[in-house]
Order: sequence, then C-alpha cells, then structure tokens
Amino acid sequence: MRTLRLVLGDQVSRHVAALRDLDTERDVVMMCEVQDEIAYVPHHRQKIVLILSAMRYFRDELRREGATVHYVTLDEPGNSGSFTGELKRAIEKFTPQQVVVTAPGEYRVWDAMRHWEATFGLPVEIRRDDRFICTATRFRQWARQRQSLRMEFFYRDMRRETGLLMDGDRPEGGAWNFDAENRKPWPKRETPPARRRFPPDTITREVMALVERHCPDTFGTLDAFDWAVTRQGALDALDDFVIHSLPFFGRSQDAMKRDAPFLHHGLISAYLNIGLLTARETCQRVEQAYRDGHAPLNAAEGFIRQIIGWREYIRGVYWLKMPTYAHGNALEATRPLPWLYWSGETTMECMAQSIGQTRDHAYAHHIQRLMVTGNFALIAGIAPVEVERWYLAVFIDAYEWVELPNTHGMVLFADDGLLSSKPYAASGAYINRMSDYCGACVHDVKKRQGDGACPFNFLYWDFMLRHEDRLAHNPRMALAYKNVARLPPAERDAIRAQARSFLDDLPTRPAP
Ligand code: FAD
Ligand code: DLZ
Ligand code: SF4
Repeated sequence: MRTLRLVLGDQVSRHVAALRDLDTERDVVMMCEVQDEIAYVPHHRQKIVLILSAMRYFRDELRREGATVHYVTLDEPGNSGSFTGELKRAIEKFTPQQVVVTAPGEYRVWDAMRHWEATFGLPVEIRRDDRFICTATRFRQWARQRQSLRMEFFYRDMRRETGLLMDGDRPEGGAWNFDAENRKPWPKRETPPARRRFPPDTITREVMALVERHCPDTFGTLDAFDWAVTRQGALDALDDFVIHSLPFFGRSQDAMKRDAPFLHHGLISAYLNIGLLTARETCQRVEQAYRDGHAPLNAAEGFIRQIIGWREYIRGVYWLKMPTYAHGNALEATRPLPWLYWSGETTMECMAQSIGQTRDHAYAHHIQRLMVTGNFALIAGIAPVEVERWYLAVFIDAYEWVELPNTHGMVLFADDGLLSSKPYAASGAYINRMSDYCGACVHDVKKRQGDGACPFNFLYWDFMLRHEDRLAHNPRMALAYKNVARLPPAERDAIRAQARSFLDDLPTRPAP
C-alpha cells in the first residue's frame, strides 16, 4: 500500500512515529515550508532559520537512505501556504492509499489534522508522538488521582518509570531533589565558558537569505545565528554541555550575568523540541556523566528533573487542559504589552539585558524568562494573551505545548494556581541577589518608591496591594503579606500612584 507520510518541522527525527515503518521503495515522505506556520506569530528569524534548515538537512538524509521525499520550499510557485493545502496537492499528485502523520505538538494543528480524513476521503492515521516519556493518557490518569498537580510527585513517578538516577527502588543518593545545594549567584571572578557554536554552512546560509527576503521586519537579528541544524550537531552540542557545563549546572541554574547569555545552561531545548535529540538519550548521557564521576549528583539530578520532570509535566498539563487552558485570566490583567518587549529600549538593565540577548540569540535562560521578563509582565498586569504571543514568538525553542503552561500558568498565574501554588512575583531584591544587573542600572534597587526607585520594587508592592483580597489567604504568601501589612497608608498611596504613572507612560504600539 502506498503511504504518504507527513513530517512537520518539529519532527525531524528518523525515529518519529510516522516514519517507523517507512517503506523506501513504495512510500512518499512529505515536508513543506508553509506561510501559515511562518506567520501564526511573528517568530524570531533565527527560529525560522533553524526549523527550515533542519527540515532541509533531514530531507537530504532521507533521500540518501533511498526514500522519495516530496519537499515544498517556501518560495515554490503554487505553495498553498498551509499544511492542509499542501497535503491536498500531494494527495492529488501521488494518489496514496493512506496518510500517516505523527501527532503535532500544538492543539491548533491537531484541530486541523483531525478533519483531514473527512476532507480528503482517505484514511489518515495520526500516531502518538512517542518522543515523550509520558503519554497524554498516562498523564490524565496521574492527574485524575490528585487534588493538586504538583510537579515534584509526577517527577518521582517518572524517575521510577525510567529508572534514571535510581538505586533499586530508592532515589540515588537517598533524596529525590538536591536543590538545597543549587541556585547560587554567579561567582564574582569566574568567566563563563565559551560554548560550542555552529556557524552556518551552505544550506543554512541559503535559508537565511530566504528568511531575510521573506520576513524582513520580524523580531531578532540573524547575525549571530550559530545553532546546530543537524542531528550530529545537536549531539555535539550536548557533548559540549556535558563536558564543560554539566558539573556546574545546578549551582549556576538561577544565576544571571551581564553580557553572558548562556552561562552553564544546556542550550538544547530547541534540539529536543524539534527532534534532533531525545529526552531519554539526553538524560542517559547526563546520568552516565554522573556515574563516571564527571558531574556531582546535585547537578545531574537538577538537570534530569528539568527534562523528565518539568518538560514532561508541562506537556501533560497542556494536553490535559487544552483548548480551554488558554482562556483564563485569574488576575484580570489587561494592560497591553509595552513596546520595550520588542525594542529592548528601557532603562531597566535587567530587562534590557534579557531582551537584548533574546534579540541577538533567540535565547534567554529560565530565570530570565521567569523572574525578569515574566515577573515584570506579572506585576505590571499585562494581558496574558499578549505576553503569551511574545513568548511564543521570540525564543528559538518556543512551541505552544511548552510555552503556554510556562507563561500562562507558571509566570502569570492566569490559571488560578493550577500549575504553581503561588505567583512568582518578586521585587528587585531577587534580581539583585541573583545577578550583577543592578550595579549597572540607573534605578536604585534598594529604594521601594520615590525618585530613582527600581520599578520592580514599586510594581511588586503595587501588585501585592492590588491582589490582597485574592492572595493574602494563600499560606505560601503569608510571610509576604505580613510585610504588606507593615506599609504605612501614605506609602501605599505613593506606591500605587508611582506604579500607575510609570505603567501609563510606557510606550505601546500595535504588536508586529
Ligand atoms: P536548561 O536550563 O539547560 O534546562 C535543561 C532542559 O530542561 C531544557 O532544555 C528544557 O528542555 C528543560 N526545561 C527546563 N525547564 C523547563 C520548563 N519550565 N518547561 C519545559 N522544559 C523545561 N522551554 C521551551 O522549551 N520552550 C518554550 O517555549 C519555553 N517557554 C518558556 C516560557 C516561560 C515564561 C518560562 C518561564 C520558561 C519557558 N521554557 C520554555 C522553559 C525553559 O526556560 C527553557 O526550556 C530553557 O530556558 C531552555 O534553555 P536550555 O536548553 O539552556 O535549558
Ligand atoms: C514553527 C514552524 C515554522 C516557523 N515553519 C514551519 C514550516 O514551514 N513547516 C513545518 O512543517 N513546520 C514549521 N514550523 C513548526 C510547526 O509550527 C509545528 O510543527 C507545529 O506548530 C506543530 O507543533
Ligand atoms: Fe532591574 Fe531594578 Fe536591578 Fe535595575 S535596579 S536592574 S530595574 S532589578
């Protein structure tokens, strides 16, 4: 039976479910570069280049294996601009007896896919994406047994199921979590390691020219593009991380430093998310480094927890709650996204650093996303849909299944605490403790309000006052609200007034 096998841009793996039983003699593999996917948010140009380059390399790899690959480039005449339109054209051209595809990462695409069988009048098999360790069904069963969905318990189950860092049926080292040893500021005199980068070669340079022509005005520069675009490149990047940075991963996980975007982070989310690396092999490589004595347990455990814990949990929540998950707005946040998120022009050094490096590399690490750009959006009361669109656009690794729960739930508390037991609101003191940003900033991090005060300070206190009725009863906020109670009435008024005028003065423009 002749089968048409559709592979999406974030599925460029020979082991993806749709290619499992590929018959290179009879079947046709299809991939298409389409305008709908390029434009559904204004993606950073490096993200588009990564995806299209990885697709083109994967096409060539499959052809070397002898497969027939129907590949539609973005500028090909007749390109209909959508998955559905391209599938229609391919069905007319190859007259297959069935279509096979791997389930997509995003609900939006799944919603289109489930109509294909009726639209085209032939069998369309949507296969489970087995790149993930926990299936959506398994997560649903886990969630059904709980009153609250806390990641830590899910993570323990994943450790047991995968056997990663286990000592029989007990956790390696006698504890599930070694965070008490982690999360220190960056050591003052230490220079961050030079990370292995991958300068663009011919295929990538062609794609870069295409993207420059096609998306001249979208966010982000291409000048510093040096992400890996092949499976081998991604494996080399993982090796580089394990050798040079893994031993220090836990310690430096939350640290921030000026002009140092990567520190000891993995830089592998983009590869995991498009299929160039698998979660399991990445964790096994890290576990081996620990067992060989190359990395301490706190580092290996901390890293593995991010992947089999947070990453799998976040995906589970997405498929458990979509499509309604995105609709909530528990804190009734309505401000438009300030233009500084796109321009990077601001006197707040922490924001300028985090947004500037995002513009240059399509990358900011977790704490910058959570506690700088995310925290600002939370305490400023910016509308969730606007914040979510920004996060989905600007990062090299952004897909809705992982971006949305992180932004909507973890950062904005828009899901009313489904994902995290309290909002991650923080004043400038947190940023000052974990970074060297404040020393280079015109604002005074020690000042709560008044001339020159750090905006994170008066916005934080304004947030706490604004949401007192809703949050003061949360036991995890009790200590913070004790401090709120000590604020004299005149200072409360001053904080509120300064926050309002600061936010009202921030320029906004229609989003790109
Ligand atoms: P490391 O710091 O080296 O961590 C290792 C790996 O753990 C990452 O590669 C990633 O696969 C996984 N991981 C860690 N934390 C998370 C998490 N909270 N959720 C899911 N996976 C996690 N990650 C994405 O992959 N895509 C996104 O669109 C995305 N959006 C985010 C939005 C916000 C507001 C926040 C707070 C976090 C977001 N994250 C997202 C999670 C995290 O910030 C990135 O995975 C991480 O910064 C990627 O860089 P790294 O590979 O150097 O990660
Ligand atoms: C993100 C993206 C972009 C920018 N372009 C394409 C593309 O041209 N062709 C393609 O197959 N996939 C692309 N992608 C990835 C898809 O958006 C992704 O597969 C869906 O969001 C499903 O997760
Ligand atoms: Fe950011 Fe405030 Fe520190 Fe400036 S002083 S870098 S605005 S936290």
